[in-house]
Amino acid sequence: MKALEANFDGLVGPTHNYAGLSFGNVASMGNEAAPSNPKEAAKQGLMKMKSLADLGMLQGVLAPQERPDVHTLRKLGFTGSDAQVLMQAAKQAPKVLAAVSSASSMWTANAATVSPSADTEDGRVHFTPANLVNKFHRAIEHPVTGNILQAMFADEQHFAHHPALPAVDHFGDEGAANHTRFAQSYGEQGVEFFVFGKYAFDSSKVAPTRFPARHTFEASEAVARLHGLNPAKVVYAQQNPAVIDAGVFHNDVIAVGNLNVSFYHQEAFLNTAEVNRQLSEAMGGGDFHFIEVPTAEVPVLDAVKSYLFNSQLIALPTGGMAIVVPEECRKTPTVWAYLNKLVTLNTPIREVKVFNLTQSMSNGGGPACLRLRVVLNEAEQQAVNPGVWMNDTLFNRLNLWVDNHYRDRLIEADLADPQLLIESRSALDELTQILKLGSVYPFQR
Ligand code: SUG
Repeated sequence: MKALEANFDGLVGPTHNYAGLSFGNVASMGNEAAPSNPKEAAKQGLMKMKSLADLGMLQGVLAPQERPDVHTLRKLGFTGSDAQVLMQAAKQAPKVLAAVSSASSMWTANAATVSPSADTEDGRVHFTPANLVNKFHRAIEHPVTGNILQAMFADEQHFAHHPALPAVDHFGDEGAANHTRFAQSYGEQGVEFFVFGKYAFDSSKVAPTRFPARHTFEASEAVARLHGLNPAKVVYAQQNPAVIDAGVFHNDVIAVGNLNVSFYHQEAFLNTAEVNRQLSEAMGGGDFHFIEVPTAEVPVLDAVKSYLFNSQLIALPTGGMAIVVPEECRKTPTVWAYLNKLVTLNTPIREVKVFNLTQSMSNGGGPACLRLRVVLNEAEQQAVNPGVWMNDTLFNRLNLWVDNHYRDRLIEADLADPQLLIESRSALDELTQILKLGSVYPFQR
């Protein structure tokens, strides 16, 4: 049965803004208080989805969350009508209001970890939403993320859904941003590669000192257990603490893999030679390409600035792979020179595709952050909620929907505007009908 990789991109929500919420993410920290353009952000994302669908890739849409999240504000003691809750929060705790208003669920690489059915003991596709505990604005995503994933992948015969791991730092889980699956072909059993920032229960191990390590080894192990993976087909690697301290808050900012290609920076991991040995052993033979980018050619800071590794490696239906990168790669001389060389090397990567994603990039979210990969065989593809697949009709419908509901400028002061909440809810209500999701949001239940 022909299995393929589908990409489910996060649709940018109507409250997209720059609030400087992510300590350790240099773009988020640097753009705090800049005005945002939610309409442009959503359209940039839709354009990437449409372009990948046009290439013949399986492309889906993952709905955004209800924001501002008034329900969380109520849990924090704000009372009265929705408008009063927003007003009090803006006055007493503006940073909390900003956090519950973030459109951060757009970065669906952090939505969940997904294991394809060929890798799991019960032969189903397994999903575990990421608890994202390290950042308050992200830690409130997982319950609704779980609702949306269940509405998209509802068939219990094919899909298994787990709740997020316990929401404490010991089990900090950032989902697929720290997870890659290698295989010779999508349909066969693969090797799942879990990358983490620190050990939670062993203080003798090295850890970053400047910026937080969001994801623990213990979280990765728990997800591998929950998904019923074969331990011989799982490899763990620790991120180099020095790169976390340089702004690599997720491994997908410094490495990306697909099928039999591992594309990574020389400084990405601790003990790289041993990590690669374990990957080769778990793969059990066959062609495997380790493409290590040397610091001498691309310094870590250029990788972080350009998001070279936050790229998508996609297997084109016509053969070979393309690397999907943000415009910032073209603007970074070392990176652009490297990419031009890369496509001439003897690897499956044959072409570079460049996208303008500046609205998301300014919050530290590149092409790979915006997508959740789900490998699906034919029966599983048939079982996906058909409303979420990108095609010409859905593309046009969603662009119109964005035109009708989104603002083209947002600053922090706007987050207290009760009208923004009304706009956001009416947009999402219509969206759940367009994507045929049913009631997934608290305001609909
Ligand atoms: O979690 N930025 C996100 C970016 C996530 C990128 N995802 C991956 N690398 N997979 C984060 O740091 C910034 C929000 C703000 O500052 O307004 C933010 O949440």
